[in-house]
Amino acid sequence: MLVRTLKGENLNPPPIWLMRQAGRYLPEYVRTRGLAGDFLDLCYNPDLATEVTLQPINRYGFDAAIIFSDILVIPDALGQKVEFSRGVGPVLKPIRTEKQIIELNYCNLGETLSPVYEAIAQVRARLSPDVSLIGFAGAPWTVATYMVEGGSSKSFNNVKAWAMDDSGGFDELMKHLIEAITLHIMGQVEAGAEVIQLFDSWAGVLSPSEFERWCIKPVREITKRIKDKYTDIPIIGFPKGSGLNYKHYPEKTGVDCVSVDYTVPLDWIDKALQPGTVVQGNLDPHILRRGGAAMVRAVQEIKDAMGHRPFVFNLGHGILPDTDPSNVGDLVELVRAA
Ligand code: 1CP
Repeated sequence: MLVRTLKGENLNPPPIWLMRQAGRYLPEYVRTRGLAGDFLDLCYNPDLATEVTLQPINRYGFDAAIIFSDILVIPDALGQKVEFSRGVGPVLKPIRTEKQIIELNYCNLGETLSPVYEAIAQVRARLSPDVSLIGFAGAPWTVATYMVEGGSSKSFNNVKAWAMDDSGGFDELMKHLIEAITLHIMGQVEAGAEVIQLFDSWAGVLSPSEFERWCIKPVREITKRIKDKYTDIPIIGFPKGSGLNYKHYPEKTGVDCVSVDYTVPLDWIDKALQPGTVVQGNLDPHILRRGGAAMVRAVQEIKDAMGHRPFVFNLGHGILPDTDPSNVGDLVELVRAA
């Protein structure tokens, strides 16, 4: 279903999956997470990663599974120290100099990431054929923000300053990321991923010229390299928060589908975006958290606006951790109702 829509077929009801569909809102995830120890240990344990990937499929019957992993396995696999600290989020030893870039290395990339590929193969073997398996990676800009800031950021002072300074080697870091992310996507496709999503969660902090240079260009290069090798693999791009820059994103990057966040107006999606591309989105995760009449209304509005062209039902960002799991069941029913 998902693959057919991404290739341009208009299906009614549309396929549905949700960003962060595996995660802390599910009691069965919290239980498995407790067994794994560290968050990265869960990502690198093929049996447990398979289990949590399948949990939301078993509960809700989504049209796609997304492999359970994280965008920060890339810096980890390049040799930058990454930790997930409870209540704080990701903590990395920040990279701020050219010397530190030179120290990044590919020697262990394939080996570090091999449990992800093993999990993909296991999930594919256990999924029914009509459920698509999505592999993913962070886009280079978003991964770079974590590598340079040393974790989540509000100001993006260090990474933006470095990106503006042409002499300082930031371009070199981005080249490494393009290479590593392309290899990681190829590994996922080889293992059985049928669709790829690129998360550019911090695309929205860049000015238009920076957006062109640090979001469009790298994603175009990755997309081209993937398509050159695997002509048939659909790619979804998610340049979150990029506002009017969404307009030309699909044609400039070559992605097959653009995932829109919840700030983008439905009539603009309908008129400006959908005629040129398949769109995924864009229910506000807070509406899912709230549920009830507000959700019934919002789902209908999305179906009315986007339903006459191919689209994938999803949220405008990930499920919030304190969402009631029964609201997710209600949402799937609403989307599939005539
Ligand atoms: O303790 C826990 O369980 C940690 C919570 C968690 C989870 C469930 C993290 C830490 N990562 C994940 C899994 C994850 N991350 C998936 C799994 C598949 C699914 O969607 O079901 C995916 C696709 C991601 C992608 C990801 N990780 C993004 C891009 C999407 C987005 O949310 O914008 C980003 C930015 C990250 C980084 C990250 N991972 C985790 C945290 C706390 C963060 C930082 C988020 C931030 O800076 O706000």
